[in-house]
Amino acid sequence: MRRIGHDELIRERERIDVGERRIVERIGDGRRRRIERDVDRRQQRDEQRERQQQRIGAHGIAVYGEKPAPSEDVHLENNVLHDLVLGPSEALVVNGNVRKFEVLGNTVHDVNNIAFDFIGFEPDVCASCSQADVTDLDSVNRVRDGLVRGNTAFKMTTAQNPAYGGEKSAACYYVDGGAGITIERNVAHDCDLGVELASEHYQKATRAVLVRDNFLYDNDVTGIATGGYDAGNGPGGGSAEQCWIVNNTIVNSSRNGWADAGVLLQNRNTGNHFENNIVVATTGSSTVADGGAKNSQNVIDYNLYFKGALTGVTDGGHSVSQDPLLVSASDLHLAAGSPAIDKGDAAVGANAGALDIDGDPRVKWTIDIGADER
Ligand SMILES: [Ca+2]
Ligand SMILES: [Ca+2]
Repeated sequence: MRRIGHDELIRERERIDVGERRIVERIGDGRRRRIERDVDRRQQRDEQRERQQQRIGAHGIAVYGEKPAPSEDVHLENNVLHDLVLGPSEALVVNGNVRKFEVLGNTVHDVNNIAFDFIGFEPDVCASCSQADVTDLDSVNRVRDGLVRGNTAFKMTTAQNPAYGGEKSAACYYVDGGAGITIERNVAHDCDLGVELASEHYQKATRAVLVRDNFLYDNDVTGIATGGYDAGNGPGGGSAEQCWIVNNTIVNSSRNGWADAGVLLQNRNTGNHFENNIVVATTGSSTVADGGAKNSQNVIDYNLYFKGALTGVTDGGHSVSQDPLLVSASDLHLAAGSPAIDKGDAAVGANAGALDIDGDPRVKWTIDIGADER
């Protein structure tokens, strides 16, 4: 046995939890200080690992097309997903090289990120696919030709999700780089955003998406947002092009968020139509706002606005500014005498779909404004 003097230095190596070796200098009072520092470092590593896990995330249901040959004819129907902790991922997602899919009659609630997500151009999903922004191609890395009908999403916010630093930033129905998708006759309430058509990748679009006949109410940030969320050339710098946002009823959907508008044009919107929508603003917010840059050739007309002004956009001159006379704040059907009845733009035609939110014929006499044909 060897005696250890008070001032004698002993170096020993020991393995700690992440497999890294460290040296502990056992010398006088210095030993305690060093160990305390090591405890601090271990805590830092634990916190770092926790953050990494937050970045990894989790899904409820995920369909990934990861090969240059498309995954086709995917049906996701009548599922209920709830109380999910998702990190940076989504409750139900279709991503990559997927063609022809249907998402019907599902319910997602009480989740801390996007409820339904349809994605293109994430390079790690299919690196060997074509990354060209074309509507269809056997090998293209984007979801396309999809139908999203009759789903319900509620109580979705990223506000407590550490991956987002407390920001309310996610939509219940999100298209990020998808093409040729119809989102119809769905409901979203108590979400951050009701619907978002964005693109997170510069020079890639969300293209030819139809958002029609949906009820969207009591959402915090906005009812519908379109275009890339960033004006620059980095993440979020994509576009929304040739999309139709028609015959939706959007009520009180900027309750407590950064958009301050029932419908928000972000950046790089080109050739999109916003028609036949009822937009009842949250008091103090806009009905429709251009909150971004590089927006052109968009049509905003034949809507019914109530409680808020247009900001930065010009209406085509056929819209109505009046109380739409809805049944209630959460039942968005038209009551008798509604000024929305027969006031829609018939020229929207097939882009409004064959059926209204109830499954009734979309057009009686002339098409109504909003999701309900009375
Ligand atoms: Ca009618
Ligand atoms: Ca109806």
